Amino acid sequence: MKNDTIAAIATAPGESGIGIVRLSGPDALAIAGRLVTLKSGKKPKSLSTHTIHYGHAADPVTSEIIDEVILSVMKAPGTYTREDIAEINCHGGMISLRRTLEAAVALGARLAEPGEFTKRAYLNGRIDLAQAEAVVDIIKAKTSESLKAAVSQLKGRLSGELKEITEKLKTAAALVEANIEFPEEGLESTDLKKTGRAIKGVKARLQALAGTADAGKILREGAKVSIIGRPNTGKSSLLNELLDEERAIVTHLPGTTRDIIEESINLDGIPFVLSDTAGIRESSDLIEKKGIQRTFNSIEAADAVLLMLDGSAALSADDVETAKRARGKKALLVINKSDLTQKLNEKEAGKLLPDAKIVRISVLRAKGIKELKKALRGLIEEKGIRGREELIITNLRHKLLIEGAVTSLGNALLSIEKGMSEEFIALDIRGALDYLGAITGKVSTDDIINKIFADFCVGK
Ligand SMILES: Nc1nc2c(ncn2[C@@H]2O[C@H](COP(=O)(O)OP(=O)(O)OP(=O)(O)O)[C@@H](O)[C@H]2O)c(=O)[nH]1
Ligand SMILES: [Mg+2]
Repeated sequence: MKNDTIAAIATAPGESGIGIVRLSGPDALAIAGRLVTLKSGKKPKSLSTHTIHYGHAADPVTSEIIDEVILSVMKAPGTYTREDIAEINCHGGMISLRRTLEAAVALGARLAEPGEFTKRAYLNGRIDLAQAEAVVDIIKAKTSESLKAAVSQLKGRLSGELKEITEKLKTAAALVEANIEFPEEGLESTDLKKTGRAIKGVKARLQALAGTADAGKILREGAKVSIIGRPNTGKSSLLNELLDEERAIVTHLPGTTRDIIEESINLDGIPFVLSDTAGIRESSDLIEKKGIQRTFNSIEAADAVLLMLDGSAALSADDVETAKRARGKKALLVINKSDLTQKLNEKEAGKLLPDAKIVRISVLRAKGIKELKKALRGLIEEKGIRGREELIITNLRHKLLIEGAVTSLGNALLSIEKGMSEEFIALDIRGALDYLGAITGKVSTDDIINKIFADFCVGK
């Protein structure tokens, strides 16, 4: 129901300084007024919007005081949901918050579903769907760069860009459709050429936008980096060093790591997900073999690999085998154990992955780690993450829809080229518009909307 009043605990569960019970809907202020007795003796409805007031929340049945609170009064339409909102700031204990919430429900509020406050902001037209999705991204942002991308989307950068593109396509569609309805006025072939050019321009813009999705995925989920190499090169030692904790078991025995160990780190605002893997070698041990298979899978899934070599030993067949697996991936050649007498021929090693930068380190002495981090960032930044001025697609749903629009526009261009009837051209342009409309929610189904908001936490 759209017109009821919803309530939820808006802060994270657990003990905290303050916890907030949030109410939104036509009865939000009335319910808050019955739940909270203000020191001023006033009722929330009579108070100015966006003001805060001191009082006590009490059980509506027994009148027993639940907590000392601060009540925020925000009146429609200038609110998060565009409805009246009351926020009751309790002390942040779970019992006080729960009892306040239960009291609100007893007074007629309904428990909010996950994301329902933001859903209302969308349904009431304050934000579009892409902006609502940005709210989840802001909540879930892992690093400062991820946050930046999400905030820019919430501010409507993506929506703005799509609006411009949509206008252009609508003009193109109208032109073509006019010709279907009034054929006697006939589209000159130059008009059709012009339409074709406009479509080409839009298609290129959309393709560029879809092309930023790799960077967007990294900001959202972290860059996946696999640390690979033959056994005993120091992969687990490196993982521990980067995490600054003894996460993985390190021993002098080759074949120590069997399972993938995955951990996240934040390098200068960019999230990374590091995988320490089982050393690659010929093995007859069943468990080790399974572990090595997992290493192969991890390489496949990685955005980049760190190929680790032992500088104190000559290149071995296992090194060569490992390098083969990493071909075609973005990679760094990490030569470890620089504290020992070096036996590795760097030139020979460089040939393993000719495009990869070589970094010499000693995990034992913590030498070269800074340079390694820098090189790692450089590897991922090549994907354009720091092109801050550029709009970045961070959402897979958006990427797929943009790609759908690109395909439709490709078909429209083909129809123009082949001199097909205008109906076909118009249909494809409309198809592209539908795809783009689904991003901002102009074209949407309840299913999609429910799925998007189910990803939220309760209270947002
Ligand atoms: N001298 C020296 N020894 C190191 C260095 N880094 C790691 N080691 C040692 O090399 C051995 C193997 O280290 P690990 O980190 O377990 O190697 P790994 O690549 O994870 O090995 P697997 O799990 O078997 O594939 C351990 O005895 C480490 O202490 C280094 O920079 N210098
Ligand atoms: Mg290991």
